[in-house]
Amino acid sequence: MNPFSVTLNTETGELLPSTAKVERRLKDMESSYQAKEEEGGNPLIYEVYIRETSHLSLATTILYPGTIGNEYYMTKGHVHIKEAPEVYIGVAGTGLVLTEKQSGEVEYMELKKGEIVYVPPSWAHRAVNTGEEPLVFLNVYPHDAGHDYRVTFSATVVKEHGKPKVKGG
Ligand code: PAN
Ligand code: ZN
Repeated sequence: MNPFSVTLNTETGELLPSTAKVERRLKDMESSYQAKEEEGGNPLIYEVYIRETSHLSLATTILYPGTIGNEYYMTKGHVHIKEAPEVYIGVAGTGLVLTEKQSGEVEYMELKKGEIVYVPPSWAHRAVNTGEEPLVFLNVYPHDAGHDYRVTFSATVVKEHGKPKVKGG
């Protein structure tokens, strides 16, 4: 393949041109939250723009602000099927990257503009928006990493007295 460039809109998180776009609403990930579905609502939780190649994939996520019960909006989260690492580059907003090993080890790191988080292979990972603005971040990972969504996270990030608190793990 030839070298190429893509444009990241650092305000909206759009990555163009992209090869795929994913939207996830509450009904696509209800089991991720402890609270039951809110009445009548199926809010958009996040959008992902992906630029795939045959080597590395580039993806931006726009994770909207909000809570379901007392849990902040978060991505579904997964572990890579292959021994593949991943880099998170914070672009806008504020939040956390929650990482967890199947052995139960938990680590979390702040994500905001200028923060870069490295996730080694075999750590499950998800992002959580603890702010009032959309959390925008860029991920870089091997194109054939594979996503296993059957992971469970023992840590959760809740809003307590207006502030984020990591519980469990
Ligand atoms: C990210 C995620 C993205 C959406 O690009 O795919 O943030 O999260 P879910 O895939 O958990 O819905 C990544 O980790 N790629 O490997
Ligand atoms: Zn991943």
